[in-house]
Amino acid sequence: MTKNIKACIFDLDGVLVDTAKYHYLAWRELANSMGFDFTEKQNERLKGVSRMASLEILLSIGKVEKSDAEKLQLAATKNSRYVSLIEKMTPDEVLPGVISFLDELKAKGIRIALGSASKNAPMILERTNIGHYFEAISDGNIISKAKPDPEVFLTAATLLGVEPQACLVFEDAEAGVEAAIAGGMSVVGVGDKLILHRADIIIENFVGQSVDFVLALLYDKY
Ligand code: B16
Ligand code: MG
Repeated sequence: MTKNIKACIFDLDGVLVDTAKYHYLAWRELANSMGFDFTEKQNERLKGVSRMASLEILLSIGKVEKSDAEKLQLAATKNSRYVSLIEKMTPDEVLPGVISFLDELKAKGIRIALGSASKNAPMILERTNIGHYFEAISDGNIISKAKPDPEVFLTAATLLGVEPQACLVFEDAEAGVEAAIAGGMSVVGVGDKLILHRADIIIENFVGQSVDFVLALLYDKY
C-alpha cells in the first residue's frame, strides 16, 4: 500500500450506475419462467459475479439442473432481456455525486479506469455518457477470470501503466472487494458496511464526497 494513490479503478454496476436492479429483474423473470422465485436478498450473491457464474447460482437456488447447451440458451435469454432494459438508460441514471467525484479526480490528475465484470459495460457507458472519463476499460469482454480473482483490476492497472499498490478500487460487491485485496490494491467499499467490511474504508455513496476526504480517510489507516 502507498500514501500516493495515482489511479482510481471503478466497478460499474452498483458504483457508477444502478444496473443491479435491471440484472435482478431479468434474472427474476428467468427464475419465474423455470417455476421458482428469486428474492432481492438472493440477488446479492450475483453482484460482481460473471453471467455464467450467476446462472449457476440461480439454478442452484431453484434446484434446477440443465445441460450446457440449455445453460447457454438461458444466459442468452437473460442477457437479451437485460439489454432491452439498459438500452433505454439515460445520463440521469448515473448515481448521485459520481460526476463531480470523477471531475475532481480529473482535475487532480488522478488516472481513471473501469474494472467491471460486465460484457455490456461499453453500452452502459455510452448510454449514460460517462465513457469519456475512462482512460482504460477492463471489462468482461477482455478478462477471463471472474471476481474475486483480481484479473479485472490488474488488467486495468496494466492498461494504465500504474502499479497495483498505487491503485484505489471502488466496489459495491463482496467479490469485488476480495478481488481488489487479492490484487494488492486499496479498496473503498461503496454501500453496505456489513457486506463490505473487508474494504479499507466504506462510503455509503458519492453524495457530498470529495476526493481529498476519501484519500485522507484511507491514508489515516496506514
Ligand atoms: P453481464 P460489475 C457485474 O458488473 C454485475 O455486478 C453482475 O451482476 C453481472 O452478472 C456481471 O457484471 C456480468 O454482467 O451479464 O452484463 O456481462 O459490478 O462488475 O460492474
Ligand atoms: Mg458492482
